[in-house]
Amino acid sequence: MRHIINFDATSDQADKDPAALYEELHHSNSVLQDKQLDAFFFGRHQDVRLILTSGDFTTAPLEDRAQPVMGDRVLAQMEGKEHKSKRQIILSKLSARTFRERYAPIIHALTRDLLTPKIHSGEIDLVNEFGKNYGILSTLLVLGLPTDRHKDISRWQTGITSFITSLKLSDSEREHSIDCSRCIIEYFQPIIDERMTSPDDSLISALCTAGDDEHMTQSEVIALVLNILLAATEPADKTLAYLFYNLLSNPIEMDRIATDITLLPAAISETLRLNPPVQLIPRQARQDVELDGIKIRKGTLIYCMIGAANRDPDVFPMPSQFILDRKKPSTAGTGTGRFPHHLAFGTGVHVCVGAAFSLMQAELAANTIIDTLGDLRLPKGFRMAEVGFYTRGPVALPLLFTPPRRNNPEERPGHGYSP
Ligand code: 2IO
Repeated sequence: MRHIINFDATSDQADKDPAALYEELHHSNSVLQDKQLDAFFFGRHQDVRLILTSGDFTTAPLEDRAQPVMGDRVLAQMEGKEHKSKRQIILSKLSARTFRERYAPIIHALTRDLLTPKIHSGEIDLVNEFGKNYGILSTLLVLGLPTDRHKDISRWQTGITSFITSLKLSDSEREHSIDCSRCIIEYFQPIIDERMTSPDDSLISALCTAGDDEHMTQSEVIALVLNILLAATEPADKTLAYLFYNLLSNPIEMDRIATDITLLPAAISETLRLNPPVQLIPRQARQDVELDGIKIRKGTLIYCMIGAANRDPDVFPMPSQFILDRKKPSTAGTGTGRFPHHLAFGTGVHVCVGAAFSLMQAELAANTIIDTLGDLRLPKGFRMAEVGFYTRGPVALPLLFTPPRRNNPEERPGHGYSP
C-alpha cells in the first residue's frame, strides 16, 4: 500500500537532511504531498522513470519557474520538430568528440591556471576557490563568450538560478532575481547581435543561423544561451566537490583511482547517483491520471525526487554507500531488461543534452587535480555542510595536499583569468 505523507517543501526540514527523508519514503513506501503548492513528490525509481518518459506529464511548470528570468522558452519547454532540431544543434556542439577535439586543451589550461596560485599553499577550497570559477569559465569558453566579466556573470547567474530552484521566494529575492536577469540579458544582447550578423562556428552562431523555418528571434537565442550557461555552471562545483568528498572518505577507492585513472568515470557516475546536484525535476499532469494507485488531477505539479530515486534500495542495494564497482542488475527496478541507470541527468526526451559534455568537464578537472595536487586529503574530523533541496551541494570542501618542493619548470604562465 502506498501512503501519502503531508509535506511542507518550503520548511527547513527538507533542506537539512534529504537523505533521511528519502530513506523514510522508501521504507514506508510513501509519496509526499504539499497541499500549499498543489504538488506531489515521487521518489521511487520506477515512478520517476515513468513520469519522465510518459506523455501524461509536461514541462509546463517551467513557464512560471524559468521563463520570467530566462526571457523566453528553454529547451525543455519545446516539443516535437522544434525541440528535435534545437536539441540536435546543441548536442552537436556539446558532444564528447567536440569536447575532446576542441575544448579539452583550453579547459585543461584553465584548470591549471586556477590551481597554480594555490599550489604552494597546501590547501584549496574545492568549491569556492576552484569549482565555482571552473564552472563559469569553462562554460563561457565553450560558448565562445568573453571571460572578462565572469564575476558579474557568475553573480547574475546565481540570482537567476535561485529563482528557478526556490520553492518559496520573498518579494525582495524575487526582485533581485529579476534584476540579475535584466542585467545578464542586457549584457548578452550586443554579443548575440554580433553573432547573428557575422556568424562563426560557435554554438551561439549555430543557434542563430539555423535554417529558415527554424529562424530564432534574439530573445529565443538568449534564453537558450542562458539555459546552457545555467545548466552547465550550477552543477559543476557540486559534482566535483561530492566526487572528491566520496573518494577521500573512501581511501581504498581513492588509491585505486590514483593507480588506475581509467576508473575515474565510474567514480563520477557513482557520485552522480549518490549525490545528484539537481535533486528535483518538475512536471505537470496533462490530464487526470492515476499513478501507482494515487489519483492526480489535471494541472497538478509533480516533482520527481532524483536524489530519492537514485537511492531506491530496490534498484541500488546499499543505496547510501559509495560503491565504485556497483554492478548494474540486468532487470531490477525497470522490468524492461535494461539496467537501471541513475537519474541524475533525468530520462526521456528531455534527458540532459549536456550529459556527455558535463561528464568530460568533471573528468578533466578531477584528472588534473589528482595529477597536480599530491597526497590529497580532507582536514581531520571534517564534517561536510550541504545546502539546497532543489539543487544541492557542499558549501565548501577544503582539500589538503603536499605542495611540490620547488617550482615546476614546466609550470605555464597564467592565461589572464583572475579568480
Ligand atoms: C535551466 C536546475 C540548473 C536544465 C532549467 C530551467 C531547465 C533544465 C534542470 C537543469 C539544471 C538547472 N532543468 N537543466 O533541472 O536545463
